[in-house]
Amino acid sequence: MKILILGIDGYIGWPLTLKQLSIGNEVFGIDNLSRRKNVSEMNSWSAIPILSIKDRIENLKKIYGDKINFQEGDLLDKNFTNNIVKSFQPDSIVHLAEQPSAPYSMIDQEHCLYTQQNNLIGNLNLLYAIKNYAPNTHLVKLGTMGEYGYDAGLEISEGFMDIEFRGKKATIPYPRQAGSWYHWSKVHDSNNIMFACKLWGLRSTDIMQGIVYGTRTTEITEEKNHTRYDFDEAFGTAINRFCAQAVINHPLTIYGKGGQTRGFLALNDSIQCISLLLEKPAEMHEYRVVNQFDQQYNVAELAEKIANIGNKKDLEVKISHFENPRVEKEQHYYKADHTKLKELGFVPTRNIDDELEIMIDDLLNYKERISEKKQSIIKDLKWKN
Ligand code: USQ
Repeated sequence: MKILILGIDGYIGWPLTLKQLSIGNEVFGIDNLSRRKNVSEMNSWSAIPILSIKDRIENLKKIYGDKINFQEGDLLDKNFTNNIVKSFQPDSIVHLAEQPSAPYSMIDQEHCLYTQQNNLIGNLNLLYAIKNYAPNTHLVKLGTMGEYGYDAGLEISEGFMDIEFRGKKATIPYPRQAGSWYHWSKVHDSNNIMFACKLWGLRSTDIMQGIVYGTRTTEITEEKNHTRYDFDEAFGTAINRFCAQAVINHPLTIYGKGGQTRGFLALNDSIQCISLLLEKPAEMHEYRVVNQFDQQYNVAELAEKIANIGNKKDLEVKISHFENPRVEKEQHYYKADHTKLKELGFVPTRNIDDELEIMIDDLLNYKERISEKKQSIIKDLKWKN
């Protein structure tokens, strides 16, 4: 299979590339390197050092030759996007090339506009490029469980729901009630992809992914293959932040009560799920939605797990409740379906406690790097600004 990976330099794009090459597929990677820039804007860096994109690709070329190629570029440039899709003629495209941080999108008007413009326009350029130059390609797009929101007080289905309203029955998209400008950008992308499938007969899988954690995948065994690992307030996610905090004796930063419940997935299993979706594509004209996570936890439960594991390693981990910079419910009902990937063959490979231990061990090797940028852990990015 020929796979175009948009966002190859990111937390998921890089290990996905390693996996796809290892199973014999050809990969063309694209990235505008904005993640590296945006994390340095937060005065931070990846806790685990990563190679430059040039060195990453050169190393892969030594093993895989012409089966790996890379071009730096931006999906907002429609000529660039058209040319890549037209010349590479991918069987599948994995679109991970978006601004992924909710807190970053909430900093101010400029960061909101950047996020929505980057995500929406890039995605629309891609849809037009597919329609015009590779209409049979399967688009696998990374959305988020956060598109559904956490306020509904109802069970969440997988993309669509059956309703009966004033005597008539219909299947409609599950209501989206996102909680940040970033999460809304993913909702708008979903609507645009659904419409493009209906209008032009394209085929796409829209992944409602939960929060991904971890440092390792089957292919990440050596330092040169490590993927990035963020811990700053904007780009670090809850579990990854807590593990980084634990290794430098920074109190774990639970926001508010800590009853915020989310779906979680180990990095190795995120890569497994995306690979499965590539092997078993959506049909032409189909807009397929999957909920991609393994287990659900609330933030306080996670902090406790991490503190227990850290304390076994004599780290003296403390848990703190910080004033919540976000506008969100801190206690809420949460139950979301996640059966479609299991029906396609997904079998979770990682247990969260084992994985947390591996993460802490990996991070202990880079304790000084985390300490050096510890000011980025709390930057007071208030969502109401
Ligand atoms: N939280 C804390 N302390 C922290 C960081 C976060 O208590 O130090 C809380 C937040 O208030 C929130 C929850 O943990 O209630 C999750 O926050 P997060 O930063 O881990 O995740 P989120 O902002 O939802 O975004 C992340 C990724 C995003 C992805 C999303 C999946 O950055 O790209 O779409 O997870 S999901 O959450 O399922 O929507």
